[in-house]
Amino acid sequence: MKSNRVRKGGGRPKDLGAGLKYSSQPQNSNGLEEGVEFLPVNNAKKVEKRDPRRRAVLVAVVVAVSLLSLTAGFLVWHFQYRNARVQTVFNGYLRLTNEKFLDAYENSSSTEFGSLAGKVKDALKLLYSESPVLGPYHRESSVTAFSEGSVIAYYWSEFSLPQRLVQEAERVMARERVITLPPRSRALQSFVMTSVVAFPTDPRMAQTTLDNSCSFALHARGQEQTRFTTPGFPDSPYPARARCQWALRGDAEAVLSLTFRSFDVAPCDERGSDLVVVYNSLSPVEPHALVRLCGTYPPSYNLTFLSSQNVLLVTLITHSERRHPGFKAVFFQLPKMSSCGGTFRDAQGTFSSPYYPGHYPPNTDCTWTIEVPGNRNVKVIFRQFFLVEPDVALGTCTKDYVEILGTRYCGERPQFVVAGNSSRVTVRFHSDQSYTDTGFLAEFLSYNSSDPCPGMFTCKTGRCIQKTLRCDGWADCTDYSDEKNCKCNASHQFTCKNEFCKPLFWVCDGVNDCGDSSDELGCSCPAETFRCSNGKCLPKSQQCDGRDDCGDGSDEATCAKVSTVPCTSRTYRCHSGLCVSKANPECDGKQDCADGSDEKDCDCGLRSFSKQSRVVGGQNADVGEWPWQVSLHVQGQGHVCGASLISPTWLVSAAHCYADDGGFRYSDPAVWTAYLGLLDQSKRSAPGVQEHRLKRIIRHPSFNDFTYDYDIALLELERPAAFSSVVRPICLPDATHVFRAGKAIWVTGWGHTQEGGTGAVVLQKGEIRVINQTTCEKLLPQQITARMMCVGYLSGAVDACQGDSGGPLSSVEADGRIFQAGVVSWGEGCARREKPGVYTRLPWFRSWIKDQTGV
Ligand code: 4AZ
Repeated sequence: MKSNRVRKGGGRPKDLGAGLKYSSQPQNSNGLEEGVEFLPVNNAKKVEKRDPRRRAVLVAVVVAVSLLSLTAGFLVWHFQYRNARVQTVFNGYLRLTNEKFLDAYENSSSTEFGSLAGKVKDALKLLYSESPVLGPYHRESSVTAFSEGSVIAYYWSEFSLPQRLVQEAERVMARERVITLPPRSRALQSFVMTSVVAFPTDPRMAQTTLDNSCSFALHARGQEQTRFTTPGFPDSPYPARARCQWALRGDAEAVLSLTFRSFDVAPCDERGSDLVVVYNSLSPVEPHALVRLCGTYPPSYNLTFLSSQNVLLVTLITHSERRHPGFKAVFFQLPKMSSCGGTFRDAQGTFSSPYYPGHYPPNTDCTWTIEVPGNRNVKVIFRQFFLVEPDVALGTCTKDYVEILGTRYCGERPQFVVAGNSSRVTVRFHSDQSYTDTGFLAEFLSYNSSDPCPGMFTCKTGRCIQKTLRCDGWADCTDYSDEKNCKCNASHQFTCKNEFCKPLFWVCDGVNDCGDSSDELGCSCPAETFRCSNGKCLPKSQQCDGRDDCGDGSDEATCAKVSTVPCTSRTYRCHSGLCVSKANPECDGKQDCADGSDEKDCDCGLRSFSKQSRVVGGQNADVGEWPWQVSLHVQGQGHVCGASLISPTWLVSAAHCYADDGGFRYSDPAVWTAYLGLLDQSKRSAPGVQEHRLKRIIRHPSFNDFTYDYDIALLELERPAAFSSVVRPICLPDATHVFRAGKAIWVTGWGHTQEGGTGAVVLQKGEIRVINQTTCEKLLPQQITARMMCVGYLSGAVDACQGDSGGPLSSVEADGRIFQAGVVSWGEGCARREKPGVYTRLPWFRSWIKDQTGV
């Protein structure tokens, strides 16, 4: 047995408190100093009485020692800190007013470059020497580039500054200054440099540390696109600990458009992530940064950036050893906009921020004047609005903004309307010098002020919505004005305290639907008891006691401590055979089973792209957003059903898709073709799409063609799928996994976009909510079995439809992993009120899937 007793006679006691006194006597053989006395604390006075002179000496010694240590401390602080030298690198630029640009200035090894750079360095040295804060500490300066227009020189200067002067030096360097050198003997003109500014920079990006093999200068050729990539792209990953830069130039009167066509660098993490920064300058200075990028973007993501003049700088700093291919980019030049904005005199029209949906350029101001004809008013509908900039306090629009009728708008906003009360409105757009975004797309209309939305309901925001959306429990006007002042229909609606009407079956479902929780009040249990997810009230002492007292596991599901509990049908069983109290512990990033089996086989449910495109209209899915979604085609019929990829060779789908019908042999694997990695049905030969034949179809033996009970099938591919950024498997939930009522889940497919309509060309996605089983049974009486679950909205609107069958319900679970909650099975029509879609519950079939496929 291990014991923690201290060894006898070992070492000196560290701190024995106030009663301890050390003498300078030699140590005894125990290692303790001889003469050490352990005095009782209350004995201190007795010691003093022994010798009053000794007390005075002691006080003097203490004072002297304190003074000495204070002085020493000050000196240490003064020399070590205040006077400690800090290497500071400033990056900056300046304008050379009397200089004509020569092409040779773009080549840093030309003699012309060297000669002009020499003059700039001399001038900088002179400038610094005039400042006591800078002169004595200036180490070195270097010119990195020149650009044309009025000639601009980009440079860095290194200082070794005492800590106490760093802030002052930063202030002086950031102040725009002018330097004039008198004409030299051979030069007729004086050498004038204006707008001399510089900012402290990440020293890693200073030229001294830049690897020359990773520094590129590119000039746009005519109207052509120039392509550049990270080293080794796409076959080998970019190097770790690299410092790369691409200086992009155009002709004097041009601006540049830069697009990243492919972008895959290491994921963004707090510290030390790999980073790409684009600057609207050839100096890597923060005030001119346009964007900072890391992670992975799908090809559809808009990564186009515009400069405000004829240069851009792209830098890459890498740390990680993780293997990512990097980026591929193109740029080209285009004439500078002569003006921005305009005057409209029509009854309706559209306008947008410059270069929309590319990122608008910095330093831009545009004004649109809208004057509608007749005696009507103007309203402006902002369909898309993205003016996000870092470090802007919420509610203030201090950097980029749109100003209309005296109000400034910025940030990211859902569609909104600004309605004026006259026939004329002015819209102003402003972008400052740093960080740009996609901008806005707006439409203007004229309207009759006495009837702004003919035949429709007018939101307080000015938006027009269908009258049927009023008082339906959903906020269709972003300001909730369609849900205010409603008279709820007691037969199927609940009146919230805030007077919103919500469907009755949302009451006591554990979700705050009213917004003021009034739909969840009165559902609570008496004091000292808690409410199970199934509504039961139990004593609090039974919560987290390791036993399933609720009967649905909810009393044990969210306990801080995961304990081993007796196994039931609702507890997760580890490979060891032991069961844990936690609900849904599989692949949640935390080891809950002692043998780690809950975190095994978790290579599923993740997308390749860390960034998702912003939804620009509709609910089209994005490339790689649902990489497990499969489209099943029948020759001559096209897309018929959906399915999901669960392993390289197995798909999950709905059994009813593979039942013979009207003499057609849907049960024959040979009639089917599976398309993996597909987004657009019209682009089945697009890169990344895989076409597979089926080897086997296993319909669940209990599938009932009449009730659609056990509506699940397994499809085996003839050859394994190759996983890629657009082909990946979804996670299968354990048999005990709970998708609780109210949880938001995604349904995807190419099914009809309306009941009786036609199939979608681009994969569609819709967010719906799990409906509790009792409500489900009430809404679809005598049709729901334990294998089925209702998911959707009682107001209709979002639902699966014909052609979505067999597709997955994707549920984002702990740790961001996506699990398949169900399979699209059936419904009474599509998107009808109070008729949600019905789905086959996946957890019910977990062991059957394992038995049939080994997955
Ligand atoms: C179908 O026919 C179908 N509204 C699938 C789902 C739903 C309706 C029909 C649910 O494949």
